[in-house]
Parts: sequence; C-alpha cells; structure tokens
Amino acid sequence: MIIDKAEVIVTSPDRNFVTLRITTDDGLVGIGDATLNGRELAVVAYLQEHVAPLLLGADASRIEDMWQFLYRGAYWRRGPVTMAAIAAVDMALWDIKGKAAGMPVYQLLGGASRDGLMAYGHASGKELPEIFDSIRAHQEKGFRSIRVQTGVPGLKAIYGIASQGADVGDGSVRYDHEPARRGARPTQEDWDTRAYLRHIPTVFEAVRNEFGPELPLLHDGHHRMTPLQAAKLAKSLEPYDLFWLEDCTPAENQEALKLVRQASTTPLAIGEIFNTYWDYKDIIANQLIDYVRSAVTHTGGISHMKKLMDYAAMFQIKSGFHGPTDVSPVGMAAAMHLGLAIHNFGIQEYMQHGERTNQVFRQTFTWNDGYLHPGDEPGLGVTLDVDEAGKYPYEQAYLPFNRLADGTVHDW
Ligand code: KDG
Ligand code: MG
Repeated sequence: MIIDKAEVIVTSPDRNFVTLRITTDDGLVGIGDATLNGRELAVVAYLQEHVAPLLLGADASRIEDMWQFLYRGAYWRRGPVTMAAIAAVDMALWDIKGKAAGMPVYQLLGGASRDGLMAYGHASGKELPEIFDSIRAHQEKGFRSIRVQTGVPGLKAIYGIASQGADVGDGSVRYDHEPARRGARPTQEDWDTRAYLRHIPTVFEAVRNEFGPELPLLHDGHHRMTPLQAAKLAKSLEPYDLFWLEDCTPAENQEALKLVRQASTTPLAIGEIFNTYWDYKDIIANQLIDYVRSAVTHTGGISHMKKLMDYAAMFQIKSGFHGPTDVSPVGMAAAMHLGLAIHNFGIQEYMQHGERTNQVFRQTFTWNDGYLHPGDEPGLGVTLDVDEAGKYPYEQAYLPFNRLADGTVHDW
C-alpha cells in the first residue's frame, strides 16, 4: 500500500469543493475533503505544493504516523488551511484502509453505537409565515430537528435566510449558495445586535406555540454577540427549550463564556471555526459548552476528531458536527462514520447538497425518517466522478460580511 499518486481536484458543481485523491501502487483509491469555504485555493496550494510531494512513496496504512508527520513535522501548526489539508489526507487514508479491509470506516472505528444519526435541517424566513412554511417543508423532507433563522425588522440582509440565496438554475432559491456567493467581492449585509436580541425571543415563542413543545429547535448566533449580550439571549430563550444555541460569541475569549453559563441553562454549541482539540481544551474542561461543532474537514480529519470526542466524553459533552453544504459529501461521509461509531454522538447538521453535487460525488448514505446512515460500502462510501467534476471549474466565491449602521465591520 505505497502511495504513488496524490491529486487535488477542484470542482464547482453547486459551489466550490476541494478533494484530495490518493492512489496506492496496488490500485486502491481514497478521497478526502479539503474544502475551506471562500478560501479554497489556499488549501489547494498547501496540498499541491507542500503535502502531495511528501505523500508519494509513503505507506498508506500508517494513518496516525502520517498525521503526526504532517502536523509536527511542518513546524507550523494548527490553522484552518493546515488542518483542512491534514484532514483530507487523513480521510483519504481511512477510505483506503476501509477498502483494503473490505469494511465501512465506522466498523474500523469500533462499529456502530446506534442505528442512525439524528440530523437537523435549516429552516428560515424573513417573517413568521415564511418561517412556519420552511419548518413544515423540512418536516415533510423527514427532519425531526430544525434550526430556525429569522429576519430582523429594520435589517435588509441577514446571513442564513433562504430567500436571500441565489437561484441555482432549477428555479429554486437555495440557502446553500448564500454562504459563499460567487463573485469578485464579498457581499455586504447589515447588522444591529439590539434589534436582533429584541426580536429573536418573539420568533421562538411563536414557533413553540405553533409547533408544540416536542420539536427540537436550534439557533445559530453566528458569533455576533459579546458575552453579556449572549448571556441575555441565552436567558431570554430559556422558556422555549432550545436543543442548542450555537456560536453565541466568537469564543476567542473562552473564559468569558462563564458569563453565559452563569446566566442560563440554554445548551451551547461552539466550534465550527476551531481546528484542533487544543482549541477546545479549556472550553471543555470548564464545561462551557454542551456540543462540539467542528467539521471533520476543518479539524484534522477522523483521527483527530475521534480523540477530541473521547476527551469531550469525559465531560458528557456530545457531538454536533458541522454539516453545511460547504462540507463536501466526502466530509459529510467522514462525519457520519465517526458519528455512528462514537458513544457521545449528539446530532448531525445536514443541509443537503444539490443534484449537480450529488452527480459529481456518488454516495451510498441513506436518509430515512430523520436519520442518516453512511452505508456499508468499504471505506467512506463516496466516489468522485472525475469527468463530471471536470464540467464545473472553480469560481471565485466569498462569504458575506456585515457592517453596523455607522459603517463599522462587525463580528462575522
Ligand atoms: O463556511 C461557513 C458556513 O459553513 C457557516 O456559516 C454555516 O454557520 C454555519 C452552520 O452552522 O452551518
Ligand atoms: Mg454555524
């Protein structure tokens, strides 16, 4: 199992994806996701210029050793670009190991701890009727847990609302295009935290009244609050019994999250922009979060995330792996295999890729009655159709950003 080819494939069926494809001398092929939304080519360069040459001639079976070599051997540690590149190598090697063993990756991680993975979808709308329709549409698609994002009176454009998304060509407007719109410059949105804090509890009250107490509801604060504002929001949402409040602060100042904890029992989920388990060290040990939000793609791959989740388990903290459409089907498959195997699985984000993406990445996962399963094909269960991928060249795309009324750039 000597690596004799390492190729980086960039494709943009519905949005940009970066995939590492490793081939061994005995003909095994493994793929890994290296997509870093809005900064895709930085990882392409890191992989092509600095990692791929090191892979050639290496033993594909030594996954842990390769991880340590790429991490420790580089001298420069951590960061989203490095960790996405290492994640792609790690995923591709697990894919190869599964194929060599004739087993799905979750079996190699200890086997299934459950029958399926409960997943949540993204409902949104500018106003209540639209939000209610969006929740119902997600329920009809099988979702049993729903994230709710809302417009705020007075604000023209807010991240995460589907109706602001781009037409994807089939006549429908999809949220999955909004996070990184194609174009030469990022689009600008507006923001007012006080207006948001006033409005959000009214939305969750209405949603609870309409849909009852059972439906697990989630909300993403997208890092926009100070600790005090986050405490206020978590407290005001307490009556509506959220499954979680996500990214209530940027979480760079982790100590400050104690303020949120002291004010409220609303569960907190953080970590989609973290990239190593060291980022989580204190936040977990101090019991400041309830769910780990990392993507396998952005946090060093399956090997590193398994260690992170084992550490989190000591503190009864569960997974809530990142699964927006900018995590490719390969990254999603890696999350599903890991989520199925670990005991402390919590929930899986699942935004659903578009048809073009599903043609490029052929998948074996199943979606039944609100539960995902990665399938039982050897490896990760995803095949990259290179000819299909070639039809969709890279297109520059940026995440939006926001400014306050006086023109100040605000937290993402
Ligand atoms: O790349 C950024 C998006 O993936 C992110 O904004 C989506 O916040 C997000 C989420 O929770 O899925
Ligand atoms: Mg988020």
